[in-house]
Amino acid sequence: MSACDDLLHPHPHVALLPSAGMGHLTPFLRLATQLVHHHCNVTLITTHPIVSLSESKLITHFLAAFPQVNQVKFNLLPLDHTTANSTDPFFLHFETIRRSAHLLSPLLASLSPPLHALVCDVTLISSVIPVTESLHLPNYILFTSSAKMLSFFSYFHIHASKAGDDYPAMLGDVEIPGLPSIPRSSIPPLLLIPNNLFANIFKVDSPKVTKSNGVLINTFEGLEALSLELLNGGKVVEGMPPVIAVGPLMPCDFEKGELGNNQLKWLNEQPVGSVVYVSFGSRTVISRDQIREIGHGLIRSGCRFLWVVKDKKVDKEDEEGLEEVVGRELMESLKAKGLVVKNWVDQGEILGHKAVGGFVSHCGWNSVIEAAWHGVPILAWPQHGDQKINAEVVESSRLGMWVTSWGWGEKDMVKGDEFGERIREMMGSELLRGQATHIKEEARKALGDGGSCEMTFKRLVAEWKMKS
Ligand code: UDP
Ligand code: G50
Repeated sequence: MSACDDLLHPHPHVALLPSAGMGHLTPFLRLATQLVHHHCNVTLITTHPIVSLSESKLITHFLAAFPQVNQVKFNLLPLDHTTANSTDPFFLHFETIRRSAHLLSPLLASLSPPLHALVCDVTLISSVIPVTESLHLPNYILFTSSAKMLSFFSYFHIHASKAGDDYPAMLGDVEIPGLPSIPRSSIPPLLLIPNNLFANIFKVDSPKVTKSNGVLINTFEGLEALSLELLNGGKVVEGMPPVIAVGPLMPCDFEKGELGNNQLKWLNEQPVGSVVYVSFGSRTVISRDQIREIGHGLIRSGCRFLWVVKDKKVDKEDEEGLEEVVGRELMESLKAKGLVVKNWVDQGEILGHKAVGGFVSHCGWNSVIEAAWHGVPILAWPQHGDQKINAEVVESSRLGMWVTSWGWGEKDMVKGDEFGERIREMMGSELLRGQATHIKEEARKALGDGGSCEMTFKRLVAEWKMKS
């Protein structure tokens, strides 16, 4: 690029609009670092109030690490909760942003230099697109889940229309052209409940994906070649905009929090590949009964383990001590072989530690991608939402295994003996280890010099520049 080119087409200015929850914020901030790296001028729109403490902390760390990123605070209109059919604080926040979206117009128009594009979260699509359309501003979606889930999401309005007035009772298995059938039992459970907030957002947004200029997605060919090909070939839905694989979006230095010294010290003392890491992400609460079974199962497995326990959906409310949640007696027995914690951990660092040889995961998409990046096999235990569809990706890519008879974690109980047995199976499988290592190599290739990520970002930035 010559200096003359730079004068003609200055660095593109891109605004990013994440919504609520670490699973949505984290990939946005990782995307921001990539855009900065590719010489974009980045504005991060933060919505206020912020739901969880971990989100506030992450934003602070990110802005400290990237002083060149411009933060714009977007103060949301208060939401009358009686008019929103949900009690989930994260979903309520999605709705709060959606109902404030009209206020974005003057905010976006006032940014200087003028914007080249807005990238908004998947949960905001139909409320933000009219705003960007009226400003003649290219609109991109960051899809924070798998390409398989994107296929499901963009096809969902077609599937729902087949059930007609009998939606959701008559929703059947989902037959997306070219993809293996997705059984009804894998559909995010909230979509089967009439009129709840999440389902309403999902349904109105599904047909609007085609109105965006492109969908950025945190995945890569080596993991989801078929879904990407079908989406981009217009096979899933007609008129699909480019689906741009920007993954793997990897943990960055600004995320490095406090990997408790004792965790690191303990991991350092364990043999290579001997530890199973157990975590269900940032917002999934496991029932007390299931916690007891998990504890017994971990002991039964005979493996070493690092287990992260979560007792409340939103961290600010998580006040009870570990012993109260797990039980004193069980806690004592667990200490023989493992470490149990009840705080935010540095998952990137844990999965990258040589002692870790397996991951029991709910299959939140960020966790799956992080496991792929580090080549750690997964034992999938989907709890709710998109997690069964992501577990299908884990299973079909053989990054890990999924015991489908376990059902939904939030609803069905898994006995400790069975859990322990399956952990042993995963930790002992040469096949899974080999395939996870292969996927890791693919991930590294995608992100390496001259890899698909570099090409993709260069193309995207060039496209934005041309529009100036
Ligand atoms: N995470 C972490 N420490 C924790 C819990 C979660 O670093 O104690 C990170 C994890 O690495 C991932 C994100 O939070 O990047 C969770 O996103 P995911 O999509 O896996 O699941 P969600 O929390 O949205 O269900
Ligand atoms: C969170 C959740 C349940 C759930 C999902 C979550 C997804 C991700 C993709 O992120 O399915 C997605 C979310 C919202 C939407 C469209 C697509 O409107 O608790 O299923």
